[in-house]
Amino acid sequence: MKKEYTYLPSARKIFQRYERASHTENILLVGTVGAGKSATINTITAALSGEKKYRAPIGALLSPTDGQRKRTTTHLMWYKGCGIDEVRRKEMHVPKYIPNLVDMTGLENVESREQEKLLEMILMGKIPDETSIPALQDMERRNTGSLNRNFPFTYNPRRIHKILFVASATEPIPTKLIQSVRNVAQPDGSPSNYNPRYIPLFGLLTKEDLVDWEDTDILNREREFLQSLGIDETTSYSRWHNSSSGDFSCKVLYFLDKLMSPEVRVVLDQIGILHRCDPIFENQTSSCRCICVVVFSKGNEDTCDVYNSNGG
Ligand SMILES: Nc1nc2c(ncn2[C@@H]2O[C@H](COP(=O)(O)OP(=O)(O)O)[C@@H](O)[C@H]2O)c(=O)[nH]1
Ligand SMILES: [Mg+2]
Repeated sequence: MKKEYTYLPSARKIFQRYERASHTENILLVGTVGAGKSATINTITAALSGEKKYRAPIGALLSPTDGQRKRTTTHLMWYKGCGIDEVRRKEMHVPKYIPNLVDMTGLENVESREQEKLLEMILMGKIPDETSIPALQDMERRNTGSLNRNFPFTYNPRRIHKILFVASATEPIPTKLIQSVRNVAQPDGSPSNYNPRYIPLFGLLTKEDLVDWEDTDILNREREFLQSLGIDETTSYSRWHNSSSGDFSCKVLYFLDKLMSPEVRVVLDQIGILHRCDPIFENQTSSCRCICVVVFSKGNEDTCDVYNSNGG
């Protein structure tokens, strides 16, 4: 894979972009158990703060009794200010509104209504910090609709603005889970979509240190990952390895430079809004189609790539 680096990103340059921000973005990490989501949060925090203070507990170990992978992260966990502690943020003069990272328990590689419901609730900001995800899954499994009944209110500061899908290069790509995420995060504009927003997706392949990149199967796996996410490798993708020693490669900052670009925004789906949110517009026609324009800033170059979800 050919990479052209035209400038050097740094934590300072990334932070500067948020100086004029007026709200905090929430970036949700999604993937299967053991994909490396929590380790990725620690890598991001270390890369931006310059400190090796690990906050997200990691390690999905095999259970000695049933051989199944045990989840380490069981709750929805908010890492405010990219996980950088307040003292360090002050020392570094970090702007107030830098993104929060949201870690969650690993999801199964299935495309199911229950799973989509859970994702939908999280994306819309209905699930509070530190809620047990397995408990929510259990609740909905036992009694369909109970998630909606128990968490009816959207809390705007908890809404998700970007999704980082994390997968391990050592395992098959969880294409069904990816499809579930896309079904919810990138609605097709039909009134049945509860989440009326188009949320940008980013992809990260972890554990690149454990596979052979000369192997065509691994390269095909990477291609499948990009295709199933529907993302472009230059603007929305990276691969790296999370290191327990806290060292990170320069790829981390290059990727954060893309992920943490405030120009990439959630775009409201007007049809969803007309049907779901505003009773004043209830009887109007759906002539106002969603046009999703996602602009990726390329560092300090003047050029930008513009994407339109409806191909227009
Ligand atoms: N070698 C290697 N191990 C990793 C990497 N990322 C995560 N791990 C290990 O994989 C295991 C699962 O990681 P974790 O972050 O807990 O996965 P999560 O379930 O997605 O949160 C842990 O033992 C990590 O140390 C990586 O890039 N390379
Ligand atoms: Mg975890």
